[in-house]
Amino acid sequence: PKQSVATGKGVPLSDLQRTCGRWGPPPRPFVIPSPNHSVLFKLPWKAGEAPVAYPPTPCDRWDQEHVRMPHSSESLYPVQETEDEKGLRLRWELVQEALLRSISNSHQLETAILSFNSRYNERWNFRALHSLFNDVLDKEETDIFFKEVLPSMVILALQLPELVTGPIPLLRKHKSHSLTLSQIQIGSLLANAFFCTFPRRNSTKRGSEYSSYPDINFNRLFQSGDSSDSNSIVEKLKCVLNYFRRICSTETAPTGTVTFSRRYIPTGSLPDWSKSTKPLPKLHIRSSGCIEDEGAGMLQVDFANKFIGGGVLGWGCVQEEIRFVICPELIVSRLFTECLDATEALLMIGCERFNQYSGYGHSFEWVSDYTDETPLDSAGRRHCSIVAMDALCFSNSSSQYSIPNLVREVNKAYVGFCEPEDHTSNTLAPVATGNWGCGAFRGDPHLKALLQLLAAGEAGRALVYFTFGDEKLRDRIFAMYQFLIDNNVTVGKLWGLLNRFSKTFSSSSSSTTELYEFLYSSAVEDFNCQEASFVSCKQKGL
Ligand code: AR6
Repeated sequence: PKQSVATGKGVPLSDLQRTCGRWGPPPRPFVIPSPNHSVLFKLPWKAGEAPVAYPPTPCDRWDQEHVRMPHSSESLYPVQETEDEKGLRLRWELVQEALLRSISNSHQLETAILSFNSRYNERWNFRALHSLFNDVLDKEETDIFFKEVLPSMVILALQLPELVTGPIPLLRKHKSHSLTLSQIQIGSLLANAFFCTFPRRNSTKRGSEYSSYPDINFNRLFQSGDSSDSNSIVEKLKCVLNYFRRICSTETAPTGTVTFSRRYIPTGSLPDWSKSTKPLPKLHIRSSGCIEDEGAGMLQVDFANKFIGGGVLGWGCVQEEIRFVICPELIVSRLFTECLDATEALLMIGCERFNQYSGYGHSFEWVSDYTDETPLDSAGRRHCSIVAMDALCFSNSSSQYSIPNLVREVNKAYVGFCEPEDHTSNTLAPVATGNWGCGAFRGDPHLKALLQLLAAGEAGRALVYFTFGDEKLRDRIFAMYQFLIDNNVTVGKLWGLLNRFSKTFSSSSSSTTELYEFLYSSAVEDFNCQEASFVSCKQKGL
């Protein structure tokens, strides 16, 4: 949607920004190494200087707690030594040999990638990659890629052992842990992902070691399905290639850092929603604009899949995938983030945006390079916080009103929005969100808006809601919000009403209109009673 007209309702955006500054408070967690926070470069970070890998002496951990690295001395690959003799070779040597040979077109690139993934010779195809270079880009662009960008990508990939010396912890289920990497470390890891060098990450079989992790090797992005899908794949590839072009150039090599922080709140430590006396949060709701632009400086929601990044390396091209290809550093989260459970979220702080885009879904297109002017914090991270929260996917629309599902969604949003460390609430940046779980996952935005209001109210931060072009939705949600505020409805009270609605309607096929009608009517009864008792108290001088 276009962003030009001011179409917002509620507290003006400028007011919300003023309370916490244009760029919000410094993002948390701060970059301080601890048993719960791994930092893979030397501190303190110095502006403009390339971060140095930490620890100084490389340390490889080939185990279930860490990413198995492509250059590990434990990583072996079967090779045909003679006609009837198979042997094992260091996989990294195969990678080096293949990538250091001259690669001047996409077919040679395919051959190189398959040479150290020979088990997948017959299974992978590279149609989208070939189509990009043969049919889409012009000769000059293709030449620049193979003559300049690709050789630098090879160098960056092969520098991995010097660039990432510390073991990368896996961010595993039910463990809050943070990991901070430099942008150049991420670049080297992603260059390896592009060349499909990560061991044990190709099998999609159930029960394989990484089956609870997203895939990270780029092979799926190189293939394409039917023609309508393959177009957005090619556009996603353009985003990725522009990212590599930028980071590989010595003039524009990035020097910043990025933190990935997995948050887990055990069920017992979550709010008791019905008892909450907190007020609903401030709200700004608008039909124009989008999370990544107008939400600058706020906590921006990624409408995630429990496998972080969703279909970014495959066919998906909606909010999460688009965010991941315009800010490709986010893709590295897939290397180490186990799929999210019900009360978990992943916070990603500091990533840079590299691409401008237009369209959505099938009409998605790479438009141009993007210069990200977001300032850096003292640890080198851009003031950009993105929280990945996966909504439930509803095949049957009425099931979203069942109490367990309401609980699941409000808790998930709370895990995403809350600030676990001590804070003074007036300094928390607003949440920038929208129709979370209401596109591919088919939820109802009227309900999801209320659930997100509850979570933001409980977490003590304002909500900025983008209806993505839908003015009617903006007006309906805002009218409901105004009604609730006018009647002093608290978080606990609204939660009670939602539960009552659920008990009354969840067995029948509930719908949006029923939910809001129910709230207006039953709330009016409730509030009238309350008002009556308030008036009578006043009369009695109590
Ligand atoms: N800013 C604000 N609102 C947006 C934006 C944006 N940039 N983009 C989309 N919307 P969807 P889900 C609105 O379908 O339902 C992915 O594959 C727009 O109204 O991306 O939670 C993930 O990996 C859109 O219809 O989120 C998951 O697998 C709505 O937000 C799955 O999709 C929902 O966007 C998640 O699906």
